[in-house]
Amino acid sequence: MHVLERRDLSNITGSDHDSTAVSALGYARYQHNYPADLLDSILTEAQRLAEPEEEDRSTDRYLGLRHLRAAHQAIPAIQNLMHDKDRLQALSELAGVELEPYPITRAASHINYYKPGEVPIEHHTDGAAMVELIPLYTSGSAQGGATLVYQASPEEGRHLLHQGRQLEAKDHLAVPQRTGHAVLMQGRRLLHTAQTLQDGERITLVLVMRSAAEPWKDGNSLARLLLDDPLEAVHDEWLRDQQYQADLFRSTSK
Ligand SMILES: O=C(O)CCC(=O)C(=O)O
Ligand SMILES: [Fe+2]
Repeated sequence: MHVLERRDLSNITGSDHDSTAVSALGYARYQHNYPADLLDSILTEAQRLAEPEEEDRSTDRYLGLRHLRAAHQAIPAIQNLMHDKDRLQALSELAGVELEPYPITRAASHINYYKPGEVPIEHHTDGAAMVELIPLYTSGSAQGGATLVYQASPEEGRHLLHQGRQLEAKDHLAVPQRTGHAVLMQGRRLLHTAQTLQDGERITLVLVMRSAAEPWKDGNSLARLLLDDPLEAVHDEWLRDQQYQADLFRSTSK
């Protein structure tokens, strides 16, 4: 893995301290060395499973995103990457904390589909602490475009959005999304969106992680999961994980 760029949270948001973050990392962009044939086979399946066109675009998609949840269930090859020890170790080193795969299946991996002319995903912070964004396919003049990260605290950005204000383009930084590269981002503590593609598409694999030491630093409440998932799809894992977190908290706070 060859790091191309790395920025701390404080350097992006201007807040010198964020006690709710799991690490100092804002994002890192790097050349990955994930096997090309593995990514190709994931892409082929992702394209086969891609959502139908416009007529099927539901109005209740949370954040307006077209995506496939629990992607590693639909495309088992993704599990090879999710659980790869070398990958988790390299990402943990980048983050400065041990990262582990997210334990709720529906929220642990996604495939995002970005189409020309539509806002791919509204401003948001992620539920889980860390995501790795791996572009599998890009086309068009923007070569996949960029993730746009708001350069102040998420609370400040959200406050403006709640007042009906627009967040100006100049107040964002652009994190390029190119095939061959990937981005590790502490998206739970950065307000972000994605650049609208005028003439091309992007398909991105999203692998979701959290801090092994502080799994409770998590914005995925059960209610938030239910915006995307039926109760029966998340209930058992969510309850089991709450128990796990309580046991961990008890044992580490002694
Ligand atoms: O792919 C991107 O540019 C951003 C995706 C994102 O923010 C997400 O999936 O939560
Ligand atoms: Fe996100």
